[in-house]
Amino acid sequence: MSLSIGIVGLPNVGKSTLFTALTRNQVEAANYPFATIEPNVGIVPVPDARLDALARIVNPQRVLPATVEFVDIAGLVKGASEGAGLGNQFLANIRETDAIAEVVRFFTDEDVVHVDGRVDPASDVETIKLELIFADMATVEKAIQRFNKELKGDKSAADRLALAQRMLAHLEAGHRAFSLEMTDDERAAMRTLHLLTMKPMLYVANVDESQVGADLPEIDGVKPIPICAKVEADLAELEADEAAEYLESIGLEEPGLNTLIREAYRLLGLMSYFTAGEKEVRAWTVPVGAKAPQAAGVIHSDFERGFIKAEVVSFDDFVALGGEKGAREAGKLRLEGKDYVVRDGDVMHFKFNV
Ligand SMILES: Nc1nc2c(ncn2[C@@H]2O[C@H](COP(=O)(O)OP(=O)(O)OP(=O)(O)O)[C@@H](O)[C@H]2O)c(=O)[nH]1
Ligand SMILES: [Mg+2]
Repeated sequence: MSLSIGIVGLPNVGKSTLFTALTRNQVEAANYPFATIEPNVGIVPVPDARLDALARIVNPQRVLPATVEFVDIAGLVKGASEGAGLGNQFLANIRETDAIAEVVRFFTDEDVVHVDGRVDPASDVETIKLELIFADMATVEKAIQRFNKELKGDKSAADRLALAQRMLAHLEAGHRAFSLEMTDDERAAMRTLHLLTMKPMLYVANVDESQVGADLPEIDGVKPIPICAKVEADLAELEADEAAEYLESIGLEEPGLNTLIREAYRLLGLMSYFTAGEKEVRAWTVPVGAKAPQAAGVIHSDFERGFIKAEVVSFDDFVALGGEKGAREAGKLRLEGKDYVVRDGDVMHFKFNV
């Protein structure tokens, strides 16, 4: 399971600059609106210092971090759903992502054109919110047509139709799909439509360099993550020791990208567990609350189907006791069954039979 995040925002707010910093791919970041037309997809390792600690003990052939996929798309303008700017067709490229990160311009550089001629985060957020809602309305309207046709041969389509109509009214009233009250079953049915405003949202405030540590007011009830995309892009170019010096000079402990990725994890209720063998030390992504078989299934579906038990050492014990052998001798290696709820940082080894 690799987490995927679509990046949205107005044109020229720094989406591609951020994406480039994240992926260290040179996608075009140019000082004119609509520099991005083709979708850009980048796979980014999830920074996790615990992997290094494990690798120092185990000495594996390779170390594999968990990954996040970012999708960079063109900017949306007011009226995009009716064809303004580049239209909104490219939103299809982020339909299947797990979450959306909206980049909001806070930086004040007069050399960089703002499509509406002024820096106004709240109004920009409203514009994007409405365009995403319009895109969802079009999706739901199509679904309604489909369900109407299905109704002839299949009575069960009536429920789907009623739900879609409720959703359409909710969107038309200017609300995100996410906030419609639904039963768990209805929510699951709605997921198949991949509505953009059903997805969890992260707000990235692209601030001036002087504002990187700032405490910003909430947007739509969520604290934005302040990042200076330009600084992040510069950092991504530097060697590790130079980057550390640069970070210190601007008063940051780590790149803002690390915070962003961690926040995405938190927002989506995800965590990591580890496998630590001589071949590889590796981080795996699971939802908080996952039980051992589900965690095993992330590695391979056979591991889940044939799950017998898991040997588990907490990360702290593993490190303090110098690895699996030490943990075993100290009685800190536990045998856990199928009801075990995995904890963040567990070092796990699965026994299975297929
Ligand atoms: N001063 C300043 N300029 C920035 C920052 N981030 C991006 N820019 C500049 O803003 C311009 C647009 O950046 P892009 O990353 O291409 O913007 P975009 O959101 O991808 O734009 P579209 O693809 O057109 O939607 C470029 O000239 C960047 O150098 C920042 O943090 N500070
Ligand atoms: Mg771009």
